[in-house]
Amino acid sequence: MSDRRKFLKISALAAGGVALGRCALPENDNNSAALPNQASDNQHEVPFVMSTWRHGIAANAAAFEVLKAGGTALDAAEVGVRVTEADMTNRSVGLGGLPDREGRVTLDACIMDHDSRCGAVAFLEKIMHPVSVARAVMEHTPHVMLVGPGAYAFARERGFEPIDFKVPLPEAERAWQEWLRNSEYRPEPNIENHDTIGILTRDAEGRIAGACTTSGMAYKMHGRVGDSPIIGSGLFVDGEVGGAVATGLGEAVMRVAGCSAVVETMRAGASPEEACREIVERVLRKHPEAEATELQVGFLAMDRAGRYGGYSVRKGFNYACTAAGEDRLIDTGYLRAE
Ligand code: SD4
Repeated sequence: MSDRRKFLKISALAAGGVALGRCALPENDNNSAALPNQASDNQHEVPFVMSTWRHGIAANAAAFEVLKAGGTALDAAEVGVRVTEADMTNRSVGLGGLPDREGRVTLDACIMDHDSRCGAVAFLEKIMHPVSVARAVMEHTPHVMLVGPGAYAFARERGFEPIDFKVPLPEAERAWQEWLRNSEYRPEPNIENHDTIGILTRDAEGRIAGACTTSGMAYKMHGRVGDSPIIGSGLFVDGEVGGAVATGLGEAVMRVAGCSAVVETMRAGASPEEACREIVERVLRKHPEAEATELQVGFLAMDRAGRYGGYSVRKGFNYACTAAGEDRLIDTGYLRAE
């Protein structure tokens, strides 16, 4: 967080009003039942950045610098999440992340712009910035997605150097060793109040772009790929409509093609927050066991009119938003308080 910027943590969901250039301030706690879609009028000026979780604060700051200097939404999205990927204290994004059950740190990422150009990598090891490899897939191949050794070989061809330190990092290795004692896989919602980073950016020209990057669920099966690098699940942008990013249990997001569904719901007329809420409700409908498993899924969305919002299955999901002179950390509405 830059010195000039002070993030204010607020409960989301202003009742009604449109707040240009800033996030609307709350009048109520974020119990969605009491506030049916009232935050849907949150609106921003350009440029604007929003991203998942508290770690989005630092990502937004970097992305916003790009936008302020006249950079594109696409550049800003990439630069923003690279900050999180490089943060070796982060246990859910980048090479500082927790490993899979074999002790390997495997990374997933994707990026997409307003013209529906997109790139993705999955199951990638030893490369610091999977989002930049994803962008290279988009710009330098006829494909959208490369995975595993193929993604690694492509990254090396494009000049990405492998890291020269051992992963998992010692702390992540210790956590994995501890986990191995019981080897019980149980996705935890809202781990340490941060998780995958998904970012949406809007530049001075009004173009929207997004990126999503993660080390995936801790202790996943080796080879498992979640929603985050899947265009339409962890991220979707359509310049005619808007964009969405997801966080949480990837399997649940993939089963409803989450971010594509959010964007299509906006296309049909819903505001970003209404759309996020509708797809969160769909996630729960498709997962009747969700109460027992404590499933968490959250979406963020913005539309081309400048409206933005988010919603989650459970309490605890928040996002950072940054506009000229204003930064906020906002708790989203949710369907389940526990
Ligand atoms: C995944 N959606 O791999 C990502 C990680 C995440 O809460 O957001 N976990 O499923």
